[in-house]
Amino acid sequence: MQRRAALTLALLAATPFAAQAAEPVKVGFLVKQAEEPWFQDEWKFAEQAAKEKGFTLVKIGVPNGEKTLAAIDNLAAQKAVGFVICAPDVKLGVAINRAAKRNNLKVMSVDDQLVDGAGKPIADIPHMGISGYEIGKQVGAGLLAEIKARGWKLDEVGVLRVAYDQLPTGHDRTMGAADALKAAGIPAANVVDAPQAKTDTESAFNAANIAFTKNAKFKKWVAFGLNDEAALGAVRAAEGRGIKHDAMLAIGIGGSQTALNEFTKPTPTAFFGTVLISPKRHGYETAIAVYEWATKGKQPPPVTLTSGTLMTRQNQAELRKQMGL
Ligand code: FCA
Repeated sequence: MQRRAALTLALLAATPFAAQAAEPVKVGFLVKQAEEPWFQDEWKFAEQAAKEKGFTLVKIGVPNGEKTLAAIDNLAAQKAVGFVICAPDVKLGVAINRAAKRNNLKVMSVDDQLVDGAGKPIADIPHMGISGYEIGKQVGAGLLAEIKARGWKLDEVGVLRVAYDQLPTGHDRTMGAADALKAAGIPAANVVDAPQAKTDTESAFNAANIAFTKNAKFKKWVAFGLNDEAALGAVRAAEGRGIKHDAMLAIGIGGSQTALNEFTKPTPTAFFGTVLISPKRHGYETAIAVYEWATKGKQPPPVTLTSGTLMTRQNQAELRKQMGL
């Protein structure tokens, strides 16, 4: 009798621990455009991190502010310990920070750095993003090298900047490219801004179409934007107007499936290249950083900026392999 009671007690005492052990740690990964290949890749590598470290990744698409705040509450209800976020609007920073703190969740941003009401980066949210301006300059340098290879005169080339300036990294990336082209001698007056309403191909296509119509005097074009989708929208708009790859050159930023689809087409399109950045670092490292911050108290560095490499049809397979993609 006594032994049995002791056993029951022991089992009871063990139960809470057993329940805890069975419940894995949850880390959220919230992205603004789940349908974009870049974000799919980030999720893929974040999943890899989760498998390796033994936590559960909760992936949520957050296309607007309302869904973002609902997703944070949802994570709290699931007893997650924190989340990585690329928000649909960086100005949601204060609201996101508040919701995270209220729910005792660690938060780290990826790709798009969250800002406060005055547009200043929020210092207590660690961030991993790309070095936007530098990578933009690489886009510009890549375009210049090909302009030279084709023997185009600098002053006859129209420069299409597909712009999404409300996003600081978008502004930095495209200004870096424009500055590199101007520094090499392309007249500032040749730079045409095409503001896009969203950061996808369709919005870039619409923006580029308007800009091409207004600037029909240019017979040769180079184009770029904050990502591959922006550059691709410009390429498709040019094709629609009969401007093919012999008169048009675009270089994107990213290197995910959007770019690869172009590179594997049998005939080259005007999508000449992309600056390959690392969804592996951004997905894998941020997920681990939040996990270790919440479970081991290891604070992530305040800002980590990653670099990129120019990728074209020629070096794509080798480069992606080198970067573990
Ligand atoms: C931003 C862009 C994405 C991707 C990412 C690194 O979030 O919108 O397309 O380029 O930065």
